[in-house]
Amino acid sequence: MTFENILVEKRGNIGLITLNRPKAMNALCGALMDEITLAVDQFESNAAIRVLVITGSEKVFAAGADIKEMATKTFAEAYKEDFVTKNWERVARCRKPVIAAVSGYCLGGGCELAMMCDIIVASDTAKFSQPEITIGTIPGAGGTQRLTRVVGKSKAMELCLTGRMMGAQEALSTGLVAQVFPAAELMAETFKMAEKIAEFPVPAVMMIKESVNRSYETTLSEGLRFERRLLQATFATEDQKEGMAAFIDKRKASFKDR
Ligand code: DAK
Repeated sequence: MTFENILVEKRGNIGLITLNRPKAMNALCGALMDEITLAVDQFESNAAIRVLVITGSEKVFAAGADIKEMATKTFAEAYKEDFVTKNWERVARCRKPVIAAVSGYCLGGGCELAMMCDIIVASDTAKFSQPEITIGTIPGAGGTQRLTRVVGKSKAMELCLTGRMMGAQEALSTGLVAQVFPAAELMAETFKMAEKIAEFPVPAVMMIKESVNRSYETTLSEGLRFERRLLQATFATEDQKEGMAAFIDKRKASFKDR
């Protein structure tokens, strides 16, 4: 399949997906979301790819779901075709780490897509918003849920009920964003971060991702139990033996992903 709405690229062991619908501010139409689903499938099944990065352009990450595509949809149509649900969850289900590199507008479904990623890094020009209320609807791909878990109830209410834009520094202070970089350095810094993660053993990386995500789904005591079991499981890996031996021998570890 050739991609028409995204660019897909391998850079070493990093898989890069660039949203590329400039005429529509990277609005997330169904075809674009199908393409993201396919690209994530391909990167996930490629053992050479260790980390994924999703980005947009310098001006816009994504201005939300495609309003023109959904404006006249009826409830029956949306329900029958499983609107948005069927091709919007793939990023959240990816087992490899996914970094969203956000510059410019990151609105509505765009912000929800970024929040499906594991880490959001932003340029100092980034603007985040859940503006669905301004077009008479509500966030529908996790905005009321994931945003609330990250920034807390009061801030999530304020953002979703007013639809206002939040700048990069404010997003950093709320914990929505992990780091902010000057726009010109965003991709270089994102790749530096991705390459650092890619140095580490895949099983441990995936276990950390699974364990952190578990904290959103369960009680503290069950989450701690889950974490403990995965920690114990790492002691069955060669990489744990190698990592600790290398520390003691004062040498660089050579991980084998097993
Ligand atoms: N959809 C479709 N086209 C869009 C678009 C969008 N979200 N955003 C921009 N465009 C188009 C514009 O219509 C315009 O097209 P032409 O007029 O040239 O044909 C072109 O992109 C350039 O946009 P502007 O002329 O508006 O550019 P500006 O620089 O003046 O403004 C802007 C940029 C990003 C501030 C502005 O375009 C804007 O406010 N865009 C809409 C932002 C927005 O309201 N986003 C939320 C969309 S609702 C669901 C899951 C998720 C969702 C829904 C359901 N389920 C699970 C059921 C998500 C909903 C949303 O995201």
